[in-house]
Amino acid sequence: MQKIARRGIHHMQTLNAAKIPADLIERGQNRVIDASLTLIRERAKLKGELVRALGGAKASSSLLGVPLGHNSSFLQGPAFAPPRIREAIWCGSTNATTEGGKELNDPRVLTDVGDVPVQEIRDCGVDDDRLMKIISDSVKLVMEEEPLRPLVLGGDHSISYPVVRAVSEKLGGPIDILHLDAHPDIYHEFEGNKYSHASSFARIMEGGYARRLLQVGIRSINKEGREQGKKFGVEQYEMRTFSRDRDYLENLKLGEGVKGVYISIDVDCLDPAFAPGVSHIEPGGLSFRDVLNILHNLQADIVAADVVEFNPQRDTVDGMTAMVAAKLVRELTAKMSK
Ligand SMILES: [Mn+2]
Repeated sequence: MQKIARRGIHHMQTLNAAKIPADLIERGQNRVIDASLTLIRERAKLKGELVRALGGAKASSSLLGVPLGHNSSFLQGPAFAPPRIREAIWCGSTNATTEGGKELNDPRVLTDVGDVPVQEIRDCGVDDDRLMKIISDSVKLVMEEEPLRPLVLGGDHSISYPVVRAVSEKLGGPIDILHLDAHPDIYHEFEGNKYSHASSFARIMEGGYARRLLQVGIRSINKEGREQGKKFGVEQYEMRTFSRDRDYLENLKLGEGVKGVYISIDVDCLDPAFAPGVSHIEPGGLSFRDVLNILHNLQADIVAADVVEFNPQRDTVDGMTAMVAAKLVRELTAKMSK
């Protein structure tokens, strides 16, 4: 997988060595990027028209896959997650109704605009500065189509930065973020990579895209993680005090006075007993019901969300973690759509 992820860049280095003119490559890259954005734009347009033709909705969640794994510091399997999550959402073993009674096969509740073709774009030698902008632009294209709201399928956690940036820029101000994770992902940079999946929330806070950032489920945090948290005014709720914090966290009200609320769920917020198919196994986490209680009781206008870090290459128990990720997506859908 590491080889696949780096192939694009390696390929371009070979071309550079062969003295292929730079403008030939750049023109080709631009055409591929245009085609990728066109596909997302046209699909979002169609899905928006469909929702409106059916009588409309105040908010309707729309899946956008970002199959990106190369900014992970360990395993890169999250690049393969979006199709596995979709498959599990529509798996015949369960019905299409959420716990609260929303029907997922109603396009006013859930639509899908497909994936940002991350591997195809990287195969053309496009670097991460441009790739992050393409991800942001894709998110904005979904938001153009009222009442669609992006529900993003990762991917490793690096994708949250371009997604949150797009949401905040599009809405014209900061948002509140509820971030469920074993890790704070707030290193200034990790192994020299400012786009690392361990640094996404440092980029978000530096950019001023969030007013409040609540991190819940934290149990793998070091000195830098705490210092960075303090520096950015992050509200870090660690698992070691969860029994004490539970009441507060299960009755949250967020987003008043800002443009809305963003929810970022790293599947490893859950205890590995519930979700073993992740890259970073970290015992001592939340139960699935803990997460649902937090989500179901949250009072907020959710403008967008992501579910990240599901690693299908580690999902050895009959696709169990795919079902877990899918149910997170289903319940987030129910919470977002109205
Ligand atoms: Mn994590």
